Amino acid sequence: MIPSRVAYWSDMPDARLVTIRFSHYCEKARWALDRARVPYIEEAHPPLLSWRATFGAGGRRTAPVFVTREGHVLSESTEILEHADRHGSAPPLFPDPATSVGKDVHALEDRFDRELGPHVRRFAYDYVLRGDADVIADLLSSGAGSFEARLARRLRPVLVFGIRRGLKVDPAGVARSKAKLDPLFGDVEERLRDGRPYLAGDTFTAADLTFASLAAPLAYPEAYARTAVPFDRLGADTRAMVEEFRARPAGRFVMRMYEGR
Ligand SMILES: N[C@@H](CCC(=O)N[C@@H](CS)C(=O)NCC(=O)O)C(=O)O
Repeated sequence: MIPSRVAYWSDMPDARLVTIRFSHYCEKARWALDRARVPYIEEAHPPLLSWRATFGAGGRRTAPVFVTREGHVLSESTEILEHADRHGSAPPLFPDPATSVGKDVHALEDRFDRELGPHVRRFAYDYVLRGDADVIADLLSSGAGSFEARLARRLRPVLVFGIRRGLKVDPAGVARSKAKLDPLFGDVEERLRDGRPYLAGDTFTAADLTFASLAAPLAYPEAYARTAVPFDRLGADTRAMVEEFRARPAGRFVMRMYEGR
């Protein structure tokens, strides 16, 4: 749930989360902040048009950027999870780094950030960008203010071209991503084979949150669909790809993590 404006008994500004609404890295940050009940206002922007906002907030090119009430800028999703641990009211996502579980969680989260996130993104964009123009326009403008939403609709072909070009969403790139994702899902499924409830053992950690949110565009749970477009509006081949992923253990795991979201 994305909190709406919260009233404070102080003149401190609200914390801000600058996002591309349907971005899975933004989903990761949003999940951690919501779980820890850290209040914030989300400011969503279409892809590429988001640069003005992310740089403007003091971050880099990528979303999410979190600006704390004190004005500190966190421009990596992992930093936002750490902030949620320090300032929120939920059990920690990162166990003590001196323990073997803590090291395991850190290594898993890092691998998912580096491998899962970029390859899921390219793989999912490949499906969606081949689909219906209205669905693409709705996705790109999701959550944005009316001016940027109108601009994104008008610039849709340019944005699609920029995304394809920038992220190498082409047959060779997509094949590379698929080749990366298959063994990664295999490793996750191997881990879960002993019946453990979570990736690092008995407790929900940053590894589970990161895996579930970064794989959400493939499993398409309802909570993620609300940041993008409804499942029913996806093209038939995209829906078939989602159903296929949901049927495998890694996909079932994502859906189970979202049940507790
Ligand atoms: N390492 C970053 C990655 C974030 C990221 O790649 N965000 C994408 C959206 S999924 C983005 O903003 N891309 C815009 C761009 O690269 O121009 C994090 O974990 O926050």
